[in-house]
Amino acid sequence: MAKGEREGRLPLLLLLLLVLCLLAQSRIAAAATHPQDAAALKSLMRKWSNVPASWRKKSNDPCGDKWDGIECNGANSRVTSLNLFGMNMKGTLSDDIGSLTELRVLDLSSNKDLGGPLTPAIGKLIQLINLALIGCSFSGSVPSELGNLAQLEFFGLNSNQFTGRIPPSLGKLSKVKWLDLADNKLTGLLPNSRDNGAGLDQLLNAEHFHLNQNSLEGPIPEYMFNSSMHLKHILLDRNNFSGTIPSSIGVIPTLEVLRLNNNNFTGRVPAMNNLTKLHVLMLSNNKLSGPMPNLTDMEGLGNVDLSNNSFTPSGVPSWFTELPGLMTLTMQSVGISGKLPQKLFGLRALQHVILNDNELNDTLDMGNNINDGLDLVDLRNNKITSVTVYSSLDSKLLKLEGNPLCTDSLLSNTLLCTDQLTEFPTMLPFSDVQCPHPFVETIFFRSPSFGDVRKFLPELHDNLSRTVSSCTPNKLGLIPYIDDVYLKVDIKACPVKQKRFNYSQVLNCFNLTLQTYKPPENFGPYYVKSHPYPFHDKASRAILIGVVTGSVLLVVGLALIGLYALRQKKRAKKLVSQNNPFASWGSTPEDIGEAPKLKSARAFTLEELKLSTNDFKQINAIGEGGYGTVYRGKLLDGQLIAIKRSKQGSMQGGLEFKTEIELLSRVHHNNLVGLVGFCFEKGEKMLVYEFISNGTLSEALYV
Ligand SMILES: *[C@@H]1O[C@H](CO)[C@@H](O)[C@H](O)[C@H]1NC(C)=O
Ligand SMILES: *[C@@H]1O[C@H](CO)[C@@H](O)[C@H](O)[C@H]1NC(C)=O
Ligand SMILES: *[C@@H]1O[C@H](CO)[C@@H](O)[C@H](O)[C@H]1NC(C)=O
Ligand SMILES: *[C@@H]1O[C@H](CO)[C@@H](O)[C@H](O)[C@H]1NC(C)=O
Ligand SMILES: *[C@@H]1O[C@H](CO)[C@@H](O)[C@H](O)[C@H]1NC(C)=O
Ligand SMILES: *[C@@H]1O[C@H](CO)[C@@H](O)[C@H](O)[C@H]1NC(C)=O
Ligand SMILES: *[C@@H]1O[C@H](CO)[C@@H](O)[C@H](O)[C@H]1NC(C)=O
Ligand SMILES: *[C@@H]1O[C@H](CO)[C@@H](O)[C@H](O)[C@H]1NC(C)=O
Ligand SMILES: *[C@@H]1O[C@H](CO)[C@@H](O)[C@H](O)[C@H]1NC(C)=O
Ligand SMILES: CC(=O)N[C@H]1CO[C@H](CO)[C@@H](O)[C@@H]1O
Repeated sequence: MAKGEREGRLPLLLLLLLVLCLLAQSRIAAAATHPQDAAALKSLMRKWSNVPASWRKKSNDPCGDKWDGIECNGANSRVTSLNLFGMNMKGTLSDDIGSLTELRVLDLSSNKDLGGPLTPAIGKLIQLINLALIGCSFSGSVPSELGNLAQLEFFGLNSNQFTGRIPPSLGKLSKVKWLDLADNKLTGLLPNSRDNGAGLDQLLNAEHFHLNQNSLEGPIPEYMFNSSMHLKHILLDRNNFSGTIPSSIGVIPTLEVLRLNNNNFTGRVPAMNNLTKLHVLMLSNNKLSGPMPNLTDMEGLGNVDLSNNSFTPSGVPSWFTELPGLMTLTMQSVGISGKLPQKLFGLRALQHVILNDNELNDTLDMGNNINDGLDLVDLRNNKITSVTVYSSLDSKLLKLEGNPLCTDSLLSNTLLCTDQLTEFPTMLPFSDVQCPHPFVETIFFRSPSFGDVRKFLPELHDNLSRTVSSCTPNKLGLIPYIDDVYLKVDIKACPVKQKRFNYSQVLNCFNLTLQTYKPPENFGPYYVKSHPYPFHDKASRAILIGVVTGSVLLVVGLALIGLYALRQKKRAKKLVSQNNPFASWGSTPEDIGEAPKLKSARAFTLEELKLSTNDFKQINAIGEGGYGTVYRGKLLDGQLIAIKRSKQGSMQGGLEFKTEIELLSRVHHNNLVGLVGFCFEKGEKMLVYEFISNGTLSEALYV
């Protein structure tokens, strides 16, 4: 029995040895990074501050030592992926990037202080499949060398400061599916292959043209589009395009979203009846004329906005009742007259009907079959003479101010006729979460079909939560808000069983850059921008180092060990001055060259305080005096604060500011407001206090 057992163990032992050998071998194989790539990464890093902690260890082997955001090919030890999403990096991108010739993925998105001109050396990365530099601050022109990236599928350069023309060479990106240059300062005409040798008309595999929010101009030629294209989303809104809308747009069979609003388009709207998959049609705020477009047969439409054009005045279009999926109908000021059909209000998906400033006359009878989801009917400033309202409609969302019927004394003071509820109800956070260090990123939906996101929030929450939780455990909150342009939702994630997320969690779990979360079609395209994340608290780190150094000095004593202690102190001083905004301040640097000695206050970044006060909006100002202004604000973790913001260039110097912080952070007294922290950045001097009720606060802060 015993012998048999031993015999059985021998092969097992051998197997174990074999496995160990294999493991060791694969480690060796993966260990030494190709010297060209190791050198390139180290040179790149010299131009960057705030790289992940794993990069700061002195190492010549980014692959083997698993630097965060680096992936390598095990066989040849070349770097294949460089992903530094949301690392708060500052600096520029040097030419050395061109040495990483095996890169497939380059994602430096959401580093808003990473910028400067974009190096043409990126054009050497001919294996690149995904290029994402979203939400950085790159400027200057888009290098034409990017046209050499023949394998590229994802091209995301949106939300930067690029100027100049779109290079025609981008027409050579024959595999590109996603082309995003939105939200820059680009000018000039769209390049096309007939006039420029190469151009966007050649991108037959592209599904996304996102060029909105630039200053692009001029007419768009007919041959820019044709039926060989596979475009789903054409976003050209908020530019300065002129001329007629090319009728060739109407033959792209795959089209789902067409946004041409806020341009200078003129002439007739071409036939689009073959676009049966179109969900969103936005043509508002142009100078379009001719007959009102006939949208019959466009059965996929959910969101239509034709407002503020110069169409020939017409009766109520028959297609109002023929679009079964209609959710949002917006036609302000387009000269429609007549009577609204009851059938419109019964459409199953309908949420918002916005038809103000038209010529609707006659009576309004919405019928008794009103769709439950309908929550806003805005008919202000029409010529409606009487109204029949059924109890199933919540009258507060029917707006009739400015119609003849409101001169009737019985109606004039009702909610129907008073404009007091023009603001759509403010949206509340959905399952808000609180923690000291939440990770926050904003997801921008550029073209939802619906008018009101609230009913989709539970679903959005569950799906996003599932996407992120499979990567790192967290509690997720959603904070939706609509600015005047697109739908924005803040995703706020709290770590579970740890105080903060670490670098690799942010890189790998929240990087939605490459569209890992797939929303339903009616959400339209999105992009994300992360907010700066405090991977470590600089102020508390400096204090900790100070305390440790102090203790060491005490315990270790003087004489013999003095030498050692001296060296430590020198090191600590260096560290403190690196992280210390006070080092370079005030007239007497030796006096204030150290961080304030704080009991419990933390250093805020200017960005955090801007965020908490909505960029110091006047509406958040609660007091003013010779010293400056006091604002109220709300931190991301929900804490209410009051911020005393000194006037720029006020008399108080760096030294006095520091003394005040030190003093306040130590005093805790019933009649004094507690200091939460301070901000000393870019010439700003701010103190952050707990928020207490109004009167007491201004009394307490400055009388
Ligand atoms: C569409 O345009 C591209 C480039 O201009 C061209 O190669 C293609 O043949 C055109 N397709 C049709 C159907 O005209
Ligand atoms: C439209 O063009 C006119 C002049 O042609 C210009 O003044 C105006 O700013 C343009 N509108 C937009 C939205 O660019
Ligand atoms: C739009 O283009 C017109 C000329 O076509 C120009 O006069 C106008 O200033 C431009 N507007 C903007 C906002 O760039
Ligand atoms: C729409 O499609 C039909 C059939 O495919 C075609 O005959 C017609 O010309 C198309 N209309 C337009 C405006 O392209
Ligand atoms: C709109 O188009 C449909 C079909 O394409 C047609 O039957 C209808 O008469 C048109 N309506 C108007 C007002 O031209
Ligand atoms: C139409 O123009 C008015 C006045 O300029 C503006 O207030 C309104 O927002 C515009 N409507 C849309 C849907 O853009
Ligand atoms: C509504 O306006 C249209 C067009 O101006 C007109 O033909 C019609 O008689 C008006 N109806 C009523 C009831 O005033
Ligand atoms: C959530 O996921 C379900 C199942 O995959 C899907 O049907 C639904 O459209 C998704 N909704 C959102 C808002 O992501
Ligand atoms: C980051 O946190 C995760 C989860 O706690 C952990 O598995 C991982 O090792 C951490 N990474 C680093 C670099 O600390
Ligand atoms: C570019 C990049 O590194 N993307 C990563 C984002 O996160 C997913 C996991 O959700 C990774 O699989 C990707 O590699």
